[in-house]
Amino acid sequence: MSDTQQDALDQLSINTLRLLAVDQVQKANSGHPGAPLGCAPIAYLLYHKLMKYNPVDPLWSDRDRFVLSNGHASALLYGVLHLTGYNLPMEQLKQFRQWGSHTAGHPEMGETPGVEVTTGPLGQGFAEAVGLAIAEKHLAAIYNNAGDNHVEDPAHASHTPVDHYTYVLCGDGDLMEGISHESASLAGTLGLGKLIVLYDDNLISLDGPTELSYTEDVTKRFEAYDWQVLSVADGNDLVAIEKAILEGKAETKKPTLIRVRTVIGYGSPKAGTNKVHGEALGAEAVKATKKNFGFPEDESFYVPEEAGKNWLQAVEKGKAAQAAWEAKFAEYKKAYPALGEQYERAFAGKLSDGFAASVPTFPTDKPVATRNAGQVVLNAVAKSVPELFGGAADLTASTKTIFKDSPSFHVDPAGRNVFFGVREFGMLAAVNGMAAHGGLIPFGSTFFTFSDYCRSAIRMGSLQSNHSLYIFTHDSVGLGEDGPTHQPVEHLMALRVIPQLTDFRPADANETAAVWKLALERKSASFMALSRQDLPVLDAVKYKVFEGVAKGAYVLEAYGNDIVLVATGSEVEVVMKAALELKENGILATVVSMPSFKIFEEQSEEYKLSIFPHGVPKISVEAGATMGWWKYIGREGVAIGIDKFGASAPGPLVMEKYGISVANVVEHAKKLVKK
Ligand SMILES: Cc1ncc(C[n+]2csc(CCOP(=O)(O)OP(=O)(O)O)c2C)c(N)n1
Repeated sequence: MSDTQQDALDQLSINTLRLLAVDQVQKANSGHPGAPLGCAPIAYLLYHKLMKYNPVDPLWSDRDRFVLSNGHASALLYGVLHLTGYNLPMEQLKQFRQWGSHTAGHPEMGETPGVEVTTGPLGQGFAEAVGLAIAEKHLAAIYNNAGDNHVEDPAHASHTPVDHYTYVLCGDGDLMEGISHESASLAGTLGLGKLIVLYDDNLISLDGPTELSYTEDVTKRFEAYDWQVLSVADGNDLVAIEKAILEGKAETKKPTLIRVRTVIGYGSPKAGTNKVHGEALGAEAVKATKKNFGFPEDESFYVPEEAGKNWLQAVEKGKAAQAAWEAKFAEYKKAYPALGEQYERAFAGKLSDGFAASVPTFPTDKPVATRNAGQVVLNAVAKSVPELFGGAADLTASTKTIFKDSPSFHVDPAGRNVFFGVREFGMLAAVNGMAAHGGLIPFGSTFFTFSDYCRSAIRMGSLQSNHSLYIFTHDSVGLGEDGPTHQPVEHLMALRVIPQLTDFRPADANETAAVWKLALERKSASFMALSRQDLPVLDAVKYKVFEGVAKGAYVLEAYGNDIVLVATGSEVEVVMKAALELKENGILATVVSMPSFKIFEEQSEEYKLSIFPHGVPKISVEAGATMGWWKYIGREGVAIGIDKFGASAPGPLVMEKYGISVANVVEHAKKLVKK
């Protein structure tokens, strides 16, 4: 094919993609045509020429990852996935944004083959991509040449099952968002050389020209983060874009930002204005756009035969690439059978056989803070769960989430400890990206009160069903002197309302071990709220703690049916003591520990009734917002909790003053039972 013919075919293919996006938005009368029209050449280059992936097996572990951080441009991605042969038939493009389709308003992981992470909340795709690139770098250090990058034996030197790039397409909105600042800074610090971000630098956002609200020098900004920054003056210049991407690949020590100057709504009558950002073009403008590109004006969802064939080369190319990788992986497994097995197991999301036996139990002789118990569990399972990987947002000394025998990932990429810095939101979005990558079970930790800072990432991890673990310590006013800014109050309930998120608030060290076990087994997003202060340890055998925790709520003591006292976390100690005192007063209580609302809700009706029987008065005790307890204790029940901000004073005193005390529980119980 001559150069001219190739150019013509490239343009036809790109314009086909552009108009597929235009038609999706027009048919749905909803969506964003502007960015797809401007960015189609970038998408074409990546998916047609540069990226390694197999449309027939979208989950092939060593594929390049692509993240559409400007998720509002979803019609672009759906067009690409359709044209390159993913299982996304044209019918799906015609059902863009409709009930039950696989072409949701914004790309959703697990809903559409080829969508790596869910995007739409601007900035988060970028941050998740940082997680994808961290995962790649860590796994490459673990697996490639069995962790030895200086193998003498040339026969073994090319055993590199982990070797892929993370590409991002993002817009102005992504880079305006605070999270992009956190994540870009982290990516630069960590030297994520295989992260390549293409920035749709079109000078327009929703409200109008970006000069309204966004005027910093983005090049200088990213250079300051220690990124390589490249610029392409014309977003239709395939040669220049390709050259920049190749330069990005050649730079192995720094992430790369490529500023591509595009025209929003390119080729449409509204090009270059915010009018084309987020609404259908309208019938007349659609026709004019098609005419402009030399396409039939009255045909919709039209794929010229040559363009279709050209795009579909991706299938054969992808199959061949995967087959070559599989052949090499077979060799890898021969050279390193244990690592080969671990790779396959971890990517399949299976835990090792020895995992359950490595979960510790704790003796009852001395009290333990559940954050400390968490540290013991983390290190006890470290060997049997090598895929466990993560760290804290500069609170490692407090949250205790550190692998004692592993270096920092920053210093040695095989290290399992990530120091995320004070970047809570960026941390948990990256954790979601790592989970989406596969091969890892990632976690991030901070103080519980700062879960607010990362709430949107927790929501996204839950929506995507990422196997992400969010570990929060200092889980109540019991943390003491740091005062109300640091004392979580509404956080437990505020997180329990997030769909698909598992809540955990263990009462002691043994419940913490049981919670960790479940969090590893459940394969979906979960958080655990752990105490700063020491708590007495429940006898794991006597109280059947592991079986009980696995049901979400369970009976610890059954003195009788006069009253049910239910509590979570550190307040379980309070109700245990209150029950004893009540017993001395002739009131026989049942004590329930409820470490997880979510898991309790999954139990049978019969089981639920056995824990919260009708007609028995109930008191809940939790050092947090009471909203949400009434479902279990009923309108007649008493919810002892904290519906105001905390106070700066020693933890036990704050608890006492706020009524989280044995005396208060006993008093309420006496009144309730008398009634
Ligand atoms: C966190 C968040 N805030 C707001 C929005 C709504 N929104 C979607 S696109 C957009 C403007 C983005 O501008 P830009 O990235 O320049 O996209 P372009 O106009 O080039 O398509 C806004 C505000 C969002 N999706 N996410």
